Amino acid sequence: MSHTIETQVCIIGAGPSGLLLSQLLANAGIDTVVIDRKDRAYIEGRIRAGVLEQGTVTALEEAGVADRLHREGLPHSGFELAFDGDRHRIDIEALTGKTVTVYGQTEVTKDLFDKRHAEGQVFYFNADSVRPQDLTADRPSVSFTHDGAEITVSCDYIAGCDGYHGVSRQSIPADVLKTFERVYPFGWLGVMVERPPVSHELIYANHARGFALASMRSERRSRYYVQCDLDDSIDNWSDDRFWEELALRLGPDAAAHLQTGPSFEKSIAPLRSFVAEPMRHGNLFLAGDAAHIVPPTGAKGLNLAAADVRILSRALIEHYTKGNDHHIDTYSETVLKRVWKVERFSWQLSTLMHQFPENSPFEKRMQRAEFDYLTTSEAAARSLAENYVGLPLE
Ligand code: RFL
Ligand code: PHB
Repeated sequence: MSHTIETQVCIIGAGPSGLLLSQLLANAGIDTVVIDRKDRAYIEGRIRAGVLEQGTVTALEEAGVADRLHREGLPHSGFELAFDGDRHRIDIEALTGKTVTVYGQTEVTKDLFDKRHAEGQVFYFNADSVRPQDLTADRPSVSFTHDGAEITVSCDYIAGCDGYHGVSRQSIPADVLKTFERVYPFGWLGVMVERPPVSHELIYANHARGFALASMRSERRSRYYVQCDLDDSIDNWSDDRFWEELALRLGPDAAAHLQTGPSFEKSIAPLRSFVAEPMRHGNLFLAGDAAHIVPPTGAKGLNLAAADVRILSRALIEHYTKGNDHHIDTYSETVLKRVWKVERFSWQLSTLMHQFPENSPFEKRMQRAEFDYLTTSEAAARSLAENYVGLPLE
């Protein structure tokens, strides 16, 4: 059995990028079909980001999915850096006039799914062999198998929102696509626990034993990370070992307030910086992790994805409502300028806060000097804060 469906924009990927794009376009009366190789429960269960920039909150407000975020999200006006136990607060609100909001990616995804379902969005979950085709034709298409049927979605545009391992980027011809990559020689071991956070703000710590991060999802639920070896396994990390290591790295002041308990999620993620150029080929646009990855230090991945989607949705809305293709034609150039600045920030903060096996005593002194500079120069602190709260869109 096979059949063809017509739509305006076919979105590959129902992660935060694809869902937000579908919602912003729906609000402007533009029809989309969303395809994912997984199902809703799996997508919602992926524990990832936790910190939203003000621009991301604005995008969710524009999409009409910010009610629960405003009720349950925690506004943060600062965060801490710690170096070998010395703690220093960066007052992002005093330095920039802006705050960030702690609200989990799982919750953002749930709110978007609820609204898309309530509005009758067409989804194809558990899609196999997803293939974007005829990218440079007037009517490109996406074919896939679903429940034994072969389905083709014929559309004006394809939005590749299918993450780092998706097919969209791979469907751009090799002689067109350029990629840039840095793989870091360590990973993050993350733990979730139903206990109040060690501090009411995030703490990013560089310790001789490695990086640690104290984060949270709510006043009752904490999220912690420690730098680990790339080939490490969660089997090597009992909860007891994790709490002991975290306490050491956060330093005695913070450790005195650490509330430990049984973890209910434990996973290891590698750290990578990656950018693909261009982010448009013919009538295919890439957005979010499909086009770029940042290391999680600085909490930029989801925020960068939301910024891409805001710019892409505006470009498509201009096309459909005003017949103006200027923003479509400049999409790749516009977003990449911002992407590279955010890549720079995430790379720099990662470089400052981790123990690199190859670092000589000179580089270690450089890290310490940079920390001392950040903690004594308002100009340096403001630059950090300006990036942390999110750079302007354009
Ligand atoms: P996603 O979330 O990967 O979603 C892509 C979707 O595409 C589907 N897919 C396909 N569908 C059809 N056909 C195919 N061939 C497909 N291949 C894949 C997948 O099933 C999936 O549903 O990408 P998206 O939407 O661009 O969103 C990006 C964010 O998820 C990501 O940037 C953030 O999670 C990164 N990140 C953080 N970002 C922040 O802004 N703040 C943070 O605090 C933060 N913390 C983190 C993070 C990422 C982490 N990990 C594990 C990578 C912490 C961690 C530990
Ligand atoms: C998180 O809470 O998962 C988190 C917070 C800040 C980061 C990265 C991850 O920089």
